[in-house]
Amino acid sequence: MISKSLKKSTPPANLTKLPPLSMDADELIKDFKRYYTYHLGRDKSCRLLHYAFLALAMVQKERLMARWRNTRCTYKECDSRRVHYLSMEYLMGRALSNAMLNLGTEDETIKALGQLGMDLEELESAELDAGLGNGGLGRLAACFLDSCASLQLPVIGYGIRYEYGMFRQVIKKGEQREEPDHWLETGNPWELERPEYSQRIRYGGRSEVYADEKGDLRHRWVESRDVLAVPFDVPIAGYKNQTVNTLRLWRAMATQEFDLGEFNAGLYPESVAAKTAAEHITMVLYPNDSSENGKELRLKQQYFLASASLKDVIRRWVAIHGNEFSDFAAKNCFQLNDTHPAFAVPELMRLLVDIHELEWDEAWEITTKCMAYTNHTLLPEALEKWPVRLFKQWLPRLLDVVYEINGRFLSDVAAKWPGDTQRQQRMSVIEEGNDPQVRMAYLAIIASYSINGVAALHSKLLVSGLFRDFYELWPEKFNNKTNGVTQRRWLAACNPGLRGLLDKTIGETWCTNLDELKKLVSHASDSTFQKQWQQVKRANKQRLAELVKTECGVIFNPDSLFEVQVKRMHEYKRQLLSALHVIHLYDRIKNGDINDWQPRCILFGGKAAPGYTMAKSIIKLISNIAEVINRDSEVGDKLKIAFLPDYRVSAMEMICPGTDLSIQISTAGKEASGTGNMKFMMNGALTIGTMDGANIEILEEVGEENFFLFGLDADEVTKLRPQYNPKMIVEQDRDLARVMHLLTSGHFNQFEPGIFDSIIDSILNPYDQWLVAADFRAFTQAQQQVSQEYQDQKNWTQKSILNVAYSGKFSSDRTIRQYNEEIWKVPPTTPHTSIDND
Ligand code: F59
Repeated sequence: MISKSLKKSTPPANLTKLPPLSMDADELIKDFKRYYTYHLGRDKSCRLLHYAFLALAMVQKERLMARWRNTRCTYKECDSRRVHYLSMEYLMGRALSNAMLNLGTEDETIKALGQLGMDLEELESAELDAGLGNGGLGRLAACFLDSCASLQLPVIGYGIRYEYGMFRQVIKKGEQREEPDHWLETGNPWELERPEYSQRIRYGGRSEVYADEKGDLRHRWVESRDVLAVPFDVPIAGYKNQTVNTLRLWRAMATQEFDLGEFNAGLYPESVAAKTAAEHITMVLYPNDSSENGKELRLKQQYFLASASLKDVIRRWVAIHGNEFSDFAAKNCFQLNDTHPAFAVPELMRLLVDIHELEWDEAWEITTKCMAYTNHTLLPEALEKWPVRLFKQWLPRLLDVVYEINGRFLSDVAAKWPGDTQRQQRMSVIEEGNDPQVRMAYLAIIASYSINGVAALHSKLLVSGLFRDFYELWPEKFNNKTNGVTQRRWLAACNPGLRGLLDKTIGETWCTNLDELKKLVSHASDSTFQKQWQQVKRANKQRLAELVKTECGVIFNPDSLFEVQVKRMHEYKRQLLSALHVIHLYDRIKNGDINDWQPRCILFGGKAAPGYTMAKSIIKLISNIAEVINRDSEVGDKLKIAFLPDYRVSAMEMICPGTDLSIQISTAGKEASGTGNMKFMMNGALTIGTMDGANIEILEEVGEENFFLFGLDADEVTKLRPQYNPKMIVEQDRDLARVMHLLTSGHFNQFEPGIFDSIIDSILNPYDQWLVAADFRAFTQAQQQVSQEYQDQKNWTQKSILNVAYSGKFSSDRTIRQYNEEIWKVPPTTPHTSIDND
């Protein structure tokens, strides 16, 4: 399978005994020039920034290499317990500035580039985002890897190396267009291909029973069509601590049979076509979209990740322990990032029982001691299901295993609740019907020793709602792990101005202990400090305004209030509620209701799933509203609206430092946690938000007087639903009635009649799941309060400082410590610094 050239050989004796590379500017310059000239083959006449970026990235990567090797070798030597984080998504964004921050090479690099006449920020901007994720779930995985490395935990990330990441969003005539993101086209300097660790992944064929040498009946998977999984490793540096962990991303490649099979039968083009089909498996990231549910290629991707990663772990295990698995669960933990990698459950059972010949009970004991599952959604329609039909077609042996797991589980349920057949049906992994489905969440729950939600409210609603039956059976399995974000990227790297002020005022330890920010409390009312704080914010707003000008052609005045709502476009997140409020502000201006007017610049951004028509209409509505408002001279600087195209990690790094007001207004009970809310808080924005997800905990930390709370809470939402009457709400609210009138009269779509009808209908529909009209009045009032408070800049600045001061809880370091203390229990491990590896 692996070509001859990759067979083991003995490396020269002193190959790995090289001294660590120097970090000072002179050496950096030398190496930079060497890469640029001798590796990339460019010279002064080549003005492409991209090559300079590549050279600088390689210089940094070289400096990670020894630490990377030392970390790997130390983990191997200690044979310590390890965590395998399984995720279909990692939204890494850019890596250069992060690598320099964590390596501590920033200052010397700036010095070196200065001497070469180059600007670091410019080089950084030449890096494409690694957009291997949809949104919060994928970015959470990236923040977690950063925290694990910074806490020196032996955690390896497993994922997929998509050839095309999250689509690029282009806005044309106010509408979203999707363009492919071929991010690898210009080369990825951070990855290291490791074909020697490739794995075979099976698809199709059938499951067969046979008698082994001892006459025991066993199962095997035969006549499968196999695909190779080739690992590409990405280094994950801890913050100034010698640790460099690994993110291992799998790429699909055709096996050699693809070359030989049809080719030998004289079918050359057919054989090449089959090869391409195999390689399609890791071609593209699926944008989250309920219409994507049940797609064959997605199923193949999910199994690909699960199978390749488990085989990799077992390969390493067998190399040390042989076929002795009694200690396997004590040494390994798999954290499932939602149900997307839940094929790992039946796959681990299959590998243990079919390949390593363990008894079922023994294998199940192991599996249930090493699986842990994180849920990220409360929307019932978002729970993953796979048609049994597809399972049977592509993973025949896995379906046997799922049936066996379910059969045994249901007999336990029957024993505990005799005669309660309804309960058995409810809890079954198989949902009966004319197209029976496998419920992936139930499979994950049954096999996991830990099941967690991602914010306190979310975890509470999981056990009282979606997973209630399972909670009654196993209350001890369920727990909460409130999300967090890494302050290294989301404060230190993205907000150098604030970083400098913090370092100067309270020292630098907040970088590894965010609770240190509490020391700001005593400075919050100090007017000299407030002035400095305002200067930082002002400069960040200036930068953001420049971005908005180049990307949207809209002029934002940094003296006005900057209000921002950036996140995936989804009805439950209620960008529509914000749009209605914008129309209301416009209406007030047009009516001359402008006493004490607070000028505002409102920024929206976010991608809609390509098949999500309503979300796309909302983008179009926001664009049209912006069009009308921005060109109205009567409005002028009082109100400016922009929709920023292609919202992504690197855009957020510019956006959150320049934001005054963070919009977090999901229908209560729908947003599992939210993490954008935390990034804004950490950068000194105040939040206007509902009692949902982590907003509740933000409010708890910062106190009511420093947070604009409004709207129905989750209980009130539940109570309101059966009697919800949006038409009556509109009739009884003069402002909302006027807003609805502007919409229905076609004020924002004069030459596009009817295009917003479905939006209008949704607002007026008594079954509107998102209760947009219900919260309009409260939202408008809270916004009025915002305007008033903003006018007292001293007061606002103090609140801004307090938001940062109380954001300590929302560091992903805290989250990861809790995962480790309560679920993983792996020892922090400091790498040895000079390991002889030959
Ligand atoms: C499911 C099936 C087929 C294809 C795609 C998907 C799918 C992919 C990604 C479904 C959901 C997602 C996804 O990105 N989900 C989230 O980002 N969820 C968010 O997770 C965050 C981190 O915990 C939470 O803060 C946030 O509230 C939640 O919405």
